[in-house]
Amino acid sequence: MSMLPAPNLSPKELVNDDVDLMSETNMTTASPAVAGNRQSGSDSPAIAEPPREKLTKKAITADHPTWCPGCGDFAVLAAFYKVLEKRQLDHEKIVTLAGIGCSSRFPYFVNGHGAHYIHGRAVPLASGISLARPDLHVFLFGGDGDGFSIGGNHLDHGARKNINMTYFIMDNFVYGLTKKQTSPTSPIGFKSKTDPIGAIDQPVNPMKKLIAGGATFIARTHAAQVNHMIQMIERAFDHQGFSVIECLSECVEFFPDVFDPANPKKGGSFEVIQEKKWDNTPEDDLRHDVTDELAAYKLASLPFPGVFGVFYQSDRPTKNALEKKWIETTREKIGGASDVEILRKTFDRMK
Ligand SMILES: Cc1ncc(C[n+]2csc(CCOP(=O)(O)OP(=O)(O)O)c2C)c(N)n1
Ligand code: SF4
Ligand SMILES: [Mg+2]
Repeated sequence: MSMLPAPNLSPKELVNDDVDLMSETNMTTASPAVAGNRQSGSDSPAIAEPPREKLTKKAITADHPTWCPGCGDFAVLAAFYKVLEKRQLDHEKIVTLAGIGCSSRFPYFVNGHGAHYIHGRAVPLASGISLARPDLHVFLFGGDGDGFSIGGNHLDHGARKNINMTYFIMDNFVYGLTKKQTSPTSPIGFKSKTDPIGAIDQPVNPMKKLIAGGATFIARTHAAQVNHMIQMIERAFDHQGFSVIECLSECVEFFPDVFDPANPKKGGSFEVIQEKKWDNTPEDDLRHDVTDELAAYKLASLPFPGVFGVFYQSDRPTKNALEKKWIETTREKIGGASDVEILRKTFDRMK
Protein backbone atom coordinates (compact mmCIF):
# COMPACT_ATOMS: atom_id res chain seq x y z
CA MET A 1 0.00 0.00 0.00
CA SER A 2 1.26 3.43 -0.71
CA MET A 3 0.03 6.94 -0.35
CA LEU A 4 -0.05 8.36 -3.81
CA PRO A 5 1.02 11.71 -5.15
CA ALA A 6 -1.06 13.32 -7.88
CA PRO A 7 -2.22 11.27 -10.86
CA ASN A 8 0.47 8.93 -12.18
CA LEU A 9 3.03 11.68 -12.28
CA SER A 10 6.64 11.41 -11.31
CA PRO A 11 7.77 13.76 -8.53
CA LYS A 12 9.67 15.68 -11.24
CA GLU A 13 6.47 16.25 -13.20
CA LEU A 14 4.72 17.36 -10.05
CA VAL A 15 7.25 20.12 -9.38
CA ASN A 16 6.87 22.42 -12.32
CA ASP A 17 9.60 25.03 -11.97
CA ASP A 18 8.07 27.20 -14.71
CA VAL A 19 4.94 28.02 -12.75
CA ASP A 20 5.10 29.34 -9.23
CA LEU A 21 1.58 28.62 -8.08
CA MET A 22 1.81 31.04 -5.16
CA SER A 23 2.97 34.08 -7.09
CA GLU A 24 0.45 36.48 -8.62
CA THR A 25 3.15 37.81 -11.00
CA ASN A 26 3.76 34.38 -12.34
CA MET A 27 0.07 33.76 -12.68
CA THR A 28 -0.32 36.62 -15.12
CA THR A 29 2.69 35.50 -17.14
CA ALA A 30 1.92 31.81 -16.86
CA SER A 31 1.79 29.47 -19.80
CA PRO A 32 -1.28 29.80 -22.06
CA ALA A 33 -2.58 26.54 -20.63
CA VAL A 34 -2.76 28.13 -17.20
CA ALA A 35 -3.86 31.58 -18.28
CA GLY A 36 -6.48 30.18 -20.62
CA ASN A 37 -8.15 28.37 -17.76
CA ARG A 38 -9.00 31.43 -15.73
CA GLN A 39 -12.63 31.32 -14.79
CA SER A 40 -14.39 34.51 -15.78
CA GLY A 41 -15.69 36.50 -12.85
CA SER A 42 -13.37 34.74 -10.43
CA ASP A 43 -10.25 36.22 -8.87
CA SER A 44 -8.50 32.90 -8.60
CA PRO A 45 -7.19 31.29 -11.76
CA ALA A 46 -7.97 27.67 -12.48
CA ILE A 47 -4.79 25.67 -13.00
CA ALA A 48 -4.84 23.37 -16.01
CA GLU A 49 -4.68 19.71 -15.03
CA PRO A 50 -1.62 18.05 -16.52
CA PRO A 51 -2.56 15.26 -18.94
CA ARG A 52 -3.15 12.00 -17.13
CA GLU A 53 -1.33 8.82 -17.97
CA LYS A 54 -3.51 5.84 -18.74
CA LEU A 55 -4.33 3.78 -15.64
CA THR A 56 -2.72 0.48 -16.55
CA LYS A 57 -2.67 -2.84 -14.71
CA LYS A 58 1.01 -2.18 -14.01
CA ALA A 59 0.16 1.11 -12.31
CA ILE A 60 -2.54 -0.48 -10.14
CA THR A 61 -0.57 -3.58 -9.17
CA ALA A 62 1.30 -3.43 -5.88
CA ASP A 63 2.72 -6.39 -3.98
CA HIS A 64 2.81 -9.94 -5.24
CA PRO A 65 -0.32 -11.66 -3.83
CA THR A 66 0.55 -14.06 -1.03
CA TRP A 67 -2.49 -16.36 -1.29
CA CYS A 68 -2.10 -20.14 -1.70
CA PRO A 69 -1.78 -21.26 -5.33
CA GLY A 70 -5.31 -21.85 -6.68
CA CYS A 71 -7.09 -19.67 -4.07
CA GLY A 72 -10.25 -18.12 -5.52
CA ASP A 73 -9.20 -14.67 -4.31
CA PHE A 74 -6.66 -14.35 -7.18
CA ALA A 75 -9.53 -14.21 -9.69
CA VAL A 76 -11.28 -11.52 -7.64
CA LEU A 77 -8.13 -9.39 -7.72
CA ALA A 78 -7.83 -9.91 -11.49
CA ALA A 79 -11.47 -8.84 -11.97
CA PHE A 80 -10.93 -5.75 -9.82
CA TYR A 81 -7.83 -4.74 -11.80
CA LYS A 82 -9.89 -5.10 -15.00
CA VAL A 83 -12.64 -2.82 -13.66
CA LEU A 84 -10.12 -0.15 -12.61
CA GLU A 85 -8.45 -0.30 -16.01
CA LYS A 86 -11.77 -0.22 -17.83
CA ARG A 87 -13.17 2.69 -15.84
CA GLN A 88 -9.92 4.70 -15.84
CA LEU A 89 -10.65 6.11 -12.39
CA ASP A 90 -8.40 8.88 -11.15
CA HIS A 91 -5.60 6.91 -9.55
CA GLU A 92 -5.34 9.07 -6.45
CA LYS A 93 -9.06 8.62 -5.74
CA ILE A 94 -8.96 4.82 -5.43
CA VAL A 95 -9.24 3.54 -1.85
CA THR A 96 -9.24 -0.15 -0.92
CA LEU A 97 -9.97 -1.16 2.66
CA ALA A 98 -10.32 -4.46 4.50
CA GLY A 99 -10.56 -6.14 7.88
CA ILE A 100 -8.49 -9.24 8.71
CA GLY A 101 -8.39 -12.57 6.89
CA CYS A 102 -6.78 -14.04 3.78
CA SER A 103 -9.28 -12.13 1.62
CA SER A 104 -8.67 -9.00 3.66
CA ARG A 105 -5.05 -8.89 2.46
CA PHE A 106 -6.52 -7.41 -0.72
CA PRO A 107 -5.44 -3.76 -0.18
CA TYR A 108 -1.77 -4.84 -0.08
CA PHE A 109 -2.07 -5.90 -3.69
CA VAL A 110 -3.62 -2.70 -5.03
CA ASN A 111 -1.47 0.33 -5.63
CA GLY A 112 -3.69 3.04 -4.19
CA HIS A 113 -4.69 4.45 -0.85
CA GLY A 114 -5.53 1.55 1.41
CA ALA A 115 -5.72 0.05 4.86
CA HIS A 116 -5.75 -3.44 6.32
CA TYR A 117 -7.80 -2.63 9.39
CA ILE A 118 -9.13 -4.34 12.55
CA HIS A 119 -10.96 -7.68 12.15
CA GLY A 120 -14.64 -6.94 11.41
CA ARG A 121 -14.27 -3.16 11.69
CA ALA A 122 -13.69 -2.22 8.07
CA VAL A 123 -17.26 -0.98 7.50
CA PRO A 124 -16.97 1.78 10.17
CA LEU A 125 -13.56 2.79 8.78
CA ALA A 126 -14.94 2.88 5.24
CA SER A 127 -18.02 4.80 6.45
CA GLY A 128 -15.87 7.58 7.89
CA ILE A 129 -13.79 7.84 4.74
CA SER A 130 -16.85 7.80 2.49
CA LEU A 131 -18.65 10.51 4.49
CA ALA A 132 -15.61 12.75 4.91
CA ARG A 133 -14.33 12.37 1.36
CA PRO A 134 -17.24 11.79 -1.02
CA ASP A 135 -14.89 12.39 -3.95
CA LEU A 136 -13.04 9.11 -3.27
CA HIS A 137 -14.02 5.68 -4.60
CA VAL A 138 -14.29 3.53 -1.50
CA PHE A 139 -13.89 -0.22 -2.13
CA LEU A 140 -14.06 -2.61 0.76
CA PHE A 141 -12.93 -6.27 0.65
CA GLY A 142 -13.14 -9.06 3.18
CA GLY A 143 -14.24 -12.55 4.06
CA ASP A 144 -17.34 -14.27 5.41
CA GLY A 145 -15.91 -14.28 8.95
CA ASP A 146 -14.94 -10.64 8.79
CA GLY A 147 -18.24 -9.53 7.24
CA PHE A 148 -20.92 -11.80 8.69
CA SER A 149 -19.45 -12.88 12.02
CA ILE A 150 -17.33 -10.38 13.94
CA GLY A 151 -18.38 -7.57 11.58
CA GLY A 152 -22.01 -8.67 11.20
CA ASN A 153 -23.31 -5.86 13.35
CA HIS A 154 -21.34 -3.22 11.42
CA LEU A 155 -22.60 -4.67 8.16
CA ASP A 156 -26.21 -4.13 9.28
CA HIS A 157 -25.58 -0.52 10.27
CA GLY A 158 -23.65 0.35 7.11
CA ALA A 159 -26.57 -1.13 5.19
CA ARG A 160 -29.39 0.65 7.02
CA LYS A 161 -27.53 3.97 6.87
CA ASN A 162 -26.91 3.39 3.17
CA ILE A 163 -23.38 4.75 3.23
CA ASN A 164 -21.85 4.99 -0.21
CA MET A 165 -19.24 2.26 -0.80
CA THR A 166 -18.69 -0.95 -2.73
CA TYR A 167 -18.21 -3.95 -0.45
CA PHE A 168 -16.97 -7.21 -1.98
CA ILE A 169 -17.26 -10.21 0.36
CA MET A 170 -15.13 -13.21 -0.60
CA ASP A 171 -17.13 -16.04 0.92
CA ASN A 172 -15.25 -19.35 1.24
CA PHE A 173 -17.48 -20.84 3.97
CA VAL A 174 -14.49 -21.09 6.35
CA TYR A 175 -11.98 -19.06 8.36
CA GLY A 176 -9.00 -19.45 6.04
CA LEU A 177 -6.31 -17.31 7.64
CA THR A 178 -6.64 -18.98 11.03
CA LYS A 179 -6.59 -22.43 9.39
CA LYS A 180 -10.04 -23.92 9.28
CA GLN A 181 -12.58 -22.90 11.87
CA THR A 182 -16.33 -22.96 11.21
CA SER A 183 -17.46 -19.64 9.71
CA PRO A 184 -20.97 -18.14 9.78
CA THR A 185 -21.59 -19.46 6.26
CA SER A 186 -20.16 -22.97 6.79
CA PRO A 187 -22.84 -25.55 5.97
CA ILE A 188 -24.23 -27.84 8.64
CA GLY A 189 -22.00 -30.92 8.89
CA PHE A 190 -18.76 -29.11 7.91
CA LYS A 191 -15.92 -30.59 9.96
CA SER A 192 -13.47 -28.02 11.24
CA LYS A 193 -11.17 -27.36 14.17
CA THR A 194 -14.06 -25.78 16.06
CA ASP A 195 -16.60 -28.44 14.99
CA PRO A 196 -14.66 -31.70 14.82
CA ILE A 197 -17.83 -33.74 14.49
CA GLY A 198 -19.40 -31.34 11.98
CA ALA A 199 -21.03 -27.89 12.23
CA ILE A 200 -24.42 -27.93 13.93
CA ASP A 201 -25.43 -24.26 13.64
CA GLN A 202 -27.75 -22.82 11.00
CA PRO A 203 -25.55 -20.80 8.58
CA VAL A 204 -26.17 -17.15 7.73
CA ASN A 205 -27.87 -16.58 4.39
CA PRO A 206 -25.90 -13.54 3.11
CA MET A 207 -28.56 -12.36 0.65
CA LYS A 208 -31.33 -12.51 3.27
CA LYS A 209 -29.16 -10.76 5.84
CA LEU A 210 -28.36 -7.96 3.41
CA ILE A 211 -31.97 -7.54 2.24
CA ALA A 212 -33.19 -7.39 5.84
CA GLY A 213 -30.34 -5.05 6.79
CA GLY A 214 -31.34 -2.49 4.17
CA ALA A 215 -28.43 -2.64 1.71
CA THR A 216 -29.49 -0.89 -1.49
CA PHE A 217 -27.50 -3.01 -3.97
CA ILE A 218 -27.14 -6.73 -3.33
CA ALA A 219 -25.54 -9.18 -5.75
CA ARG A 220 -23.96 -12.62 -5.79
CA THR A 221 -21.22 -13.99 -8.00
CA HIS A 222 -18.58 -16.75 -8.27
CA ALA A 223 -14.80 -16.40 -8.51
CA ALA A 224 -14.68 -18.89 -11.39
CA GLN A 225 -16.84 -16.48 -13.48
CA VAL A 226 -14.55 -13.53 -14.09
CA ASN A 227 -16.81 -11.74 -16.60
CA HIS A 228 -19.76 -12.02 -14.27
CA MET A 229 -17.64 -10.69 -11.38
CA ILE A 230 -16.59 -7.71 -13.51
CA GLN A 231 -20.23 -6.97 -14.40
CA MET A 232 -21.28 -7.12 -10.76
CA ILE A 233 -18.40 -4.90 -9.57
CA GLU A 234 -19.23 -2.33 -12.25
CA ARG A 235 -22.91 -2.29 -11.37
CA ALA A 236 -22.15 -2.03 -7.66
CA PHE A 237 -19.69 0.77 -8.35
CA ASP A 238 -22.28 2.68 -10.42
CA HIS A 239 -24.81 2.38 -7.62
CA GLN A 240 -25.11 5.27 -5.17
CA GLY A 241 -25.27 3.72 -1.72
CA PHE A 242 -24.24 0.66 0.25
CA SER A 243 -23.56 -1.91 -2.45
CA VAL A 244 -22.52 -5.44 -1.51
CA ILE A 245 -21.43 -8.40 -3.60
CA GLU A 246 -21.10 -11.85 -2.10
CA CYS A 247 -18.63 -13.88 -4.14
CA LEU A 248 -18.16 -17.61 -3.70
CA SER A 249 -14.37 -17.80 -3.64
CA GLU A 250 -12.86 -21.22 -2.98
CA CYS A 251 -10.38 -21.86 -0.19
CA VAL A 252 -8.45 -24.66 -1.88
CA GLU A 253 -6.59 -25.38 1.32
CA PHE A 254 -9.37 -25.77 3.90
CA PHE A 255 -12.63 -26.23 1.96
CA PRO A 256 -11.76 -27.43 -1.55
CA ASP A 257 -14.36 -28.08 -4.28
CA VAL A 258 -17.28 -26.73 -2.23
CA PHE A 259 -18.37 -24.38 -5.03
CA ASP A 260 -18.10 -26.92 -7.86
CA PRO A 261 -21.93 -27.30 -8.02
CA ALA A 262 -21.99 -23.74 -9.45
CA ASN A 263 -18.97 -24.21 -11.73
CA PRO A 264 -19.76 -25.56 -15.22
CA LYS A 265 -16.08 -26.47 -15.72
CA LYS A 266 -16.42 -28.87 -12.78
CA GLY A 267 -19.78 -30.34 -13.73
CA GLY A 268 -21.97 -27.74 -12.01
CA SER A 269 -24.28 -25.09 -13.40
CA PHE A 270 -24.00 -21.34 -13.02
CA GLU A 271 -27.54 -20.02 -13.09
CA VAL A 272 -27.79 -16.30 -13.74
CA ILE A 273 -30.80 -14.24 -12.61
CA GLN A 274 -32.83 -13.04 -15.58
CA GLU A 275 -33.79 -9.45 -14.82
CA LYS A 276 -36.96 -7.79 -16.07
CA LYS A 277 -36.56 -5.87 -19.30
CA TRP A 278 -39.93 -4.13 -18.96
CA ASP A 279 -40.62 -4.97 -22.63
CA ASN A 280 -44.27 -6.02 -22.22
CA THR A 281 -43.59 -9.58 -23.36
CA PRO A 282 -45.09 -12.64 -21.64
CA GLU A 283 -41.52 -13.87 -20.90
CA ASP A 284 -40.90 -10.73 -18.92
CA ASP A 285 -43.51 -11.74 -16.35
CA LEU A 286 -41.18 -14.55 -15.32
CA ARG A 287 -38.13 -12.32 -15.01
CA HIS A 288 -36.88 -10.86 -11.72
CA ASP A 289 -37.76 -7.32 -10.65
CA VAL A 290 -34.66 -6.17 -8.76
CA THR A 291 -36.68 -3.57 -6.84
CA ASP A 292 -38.98 -6.26 -5.40
CA GLU A 293 -37.69 -7.10 -1.93
CA LEU A 294 -39.93 -10.14 -1.48
CA ALA A 295 -38.95 -11.57 -4.86
CA ALA A 296 -35.28 -11.10 -3.87
CA TYR A 297 -35.96 -12.92 -0.62
CA LYS A 298 -37.53 -15.82 -2.54
CA LEU A 299 -34.45 -16.06 -4.79
CA ALA A 300 -32.30 -16.10 -1.67
CA SER A 301 -34.28 -19.10 -0.39
CA LEU A 302 -33.29 -21.35 -3.31
CA PRO A 303 -31.18 -24.35 -2.27
CA PHE A 304 -27.38 -24.24 -2.65
CA PRO A 305 -25.75 -23.29 -4.98
CA GLY A 306 -28.67 -20.94 -5.76
CA VAL A 307 -28.62 -18.24 -8.41
CA PHE A 308 -26.21 -15.44 -9.29
CA GLY A 309 -26.61 -11.81 -10.29
CA VAL A 310 -28.39 -8.79 -8.85
CA PHE A 311 -30.95 -9.79 -6.21
CA TYR A 312 -32.02 -6.34 -5.09
CA GLN A 313 -31.48 -2.67 -5.87
CA SER A 314 -33.19 0.47 -4.60
CA ASP A 315 -32.52 4.18 -4.90
CA ARG A 316 -33.08 5.15 -1.26
CA PRO A 317 -31.09 8.33 -0.44
CA THR A 318 -27.60 7.77 0.92
CA LYS A 319 -26.43 9.01 4.30
CA ASN A 320 -23.79 10.92 2.34
CA ALA A 321 -26.48 12.93 0.49
CA LEU A 322 -28.69 13.44 3.56
CA GLU A 323 -25.78 14.55 5.71
CA LYS A 324 -24.53 16.93 3.00
CA LYS A 325 -27.97 18.53 2.80
CA TRP A 326 -28.13 18.87 6.58
CA ILE A 327 -24.67 20.48 6.71
CA GLU A 328 -25.57 22.90 3.89
CA THR A 329 -28.86 23.91 5.52
CA THR A 330 -27.16 24.44 8.87
CA ARG A 331 -24.37 26.45 7.24
CA GLU A 332 -26.94 28.67 5.53
CA LYS A 333 -28.71 29.24 8.85
CA ILE A 334 -25.50 30.38 10.52
CA GLY A 335 -24.56 32.74 7.73
CA GLY A 336 -22.02 30.61 5.92
CA ALA A 337 -19.51 30.48 8.79
CA SER A 338 -16.34 28.50 8.12
CA ASP A 339 -15.51 25.28 9.98
CA VAL A 340 -12.94 27.12 12.11
CA GLU A 341 -15.43 29.87 13.01
CA ILE A 342 -18.03 27.27 14.01
CA LEU A 343 -15.44 25.47 16.17
CA ARG A 344 -14.36 28.75 17.77
CA LYS A 345 -17.96 29.72 18.54
CA THR A 346 -18.63 26.31 20.05
CA PHE A 347 -15.56 26.58 22.27
CA ASP A 348 -16.58 30.12 23.26
CA ARG A 349 -19.98 28.84 24.32
CA MET A 350 -18.31 26.16 26.47
CA LYS A 351 -16.17 28.72 28.36
C1 LIG B 1 -10.69 -9.45 17.29
C2 LIG B 1 -10.11 -10.61 16.54
N1 LIG B 1 -10.62 -11.83 16.71
C3 LIG B 1 -10.12 -12.87 16.04
C4 LIG B 1 -9.06 -12.71 15.21
C5 LIG B 1 -8.48 -13.92 14.50
N2 LIG B 1 -8.90 -13.97 13.10
C6 LIG B 1 -8.17 -13.39 12.15
S1 LIG B 1 -8.81 -13.61 10.63
C7 LIG B 1 -10.10 -14.51 11.27
C8 LIG B 1 -11.16 -15.10 10.39
C9 LIG B 1 -11.01 -14.78 8.97
O1 LIG B 1 -11.99 -15.41 8.24
P1 LIG B 1 -12.64 -14.75 6.98
O2 LIG B 1 -13.08 -13.38 7.28
O3 LIG B 1 -13.68 -15.68 6.48
O4 LIG B 1 -11.41 -14.61 5.97
P2 LIG B 1 -10.64 -15.69 5.11
O5 LIG B 1 -9.34 -15.87 5.81
O6 LIG B 1 -11.44 -16.92 5.08
O7 LIG B 1 -10.51 -15.04 3.78
C10 LIG B 1 -10.01 -14.62 12.65
C11 LIG B 1 -10.97 -15.34 13.50
C12 LIG B 1 -8.53 -11.40 15.04
N3 LIG B 1 -7.53 -11.14 14.19
N4 LIG B 1 -9.08 -10.39 15.71
S1 SF4 C 1 -5.88 -20.52 3.24
FE1 SF4 C 1 -7.58 -20.64 1.80
S2 SF4 C 1 -8.43 -18.57 1.68
FE2 SF4 C 1 -6.37 -18.44 2.60
S3 SF4 C 1 -5.00 -18.04 0.86
FE3 SF4 C 1 -5.03 -20.25 1.20
S4 SF4 C 1 -6.62 -20.98 -0.20
FE4 SF4 C 1 -6.94 -18.79 0.01
MG1 LIG D 1 -13.61 -17.08 4.99
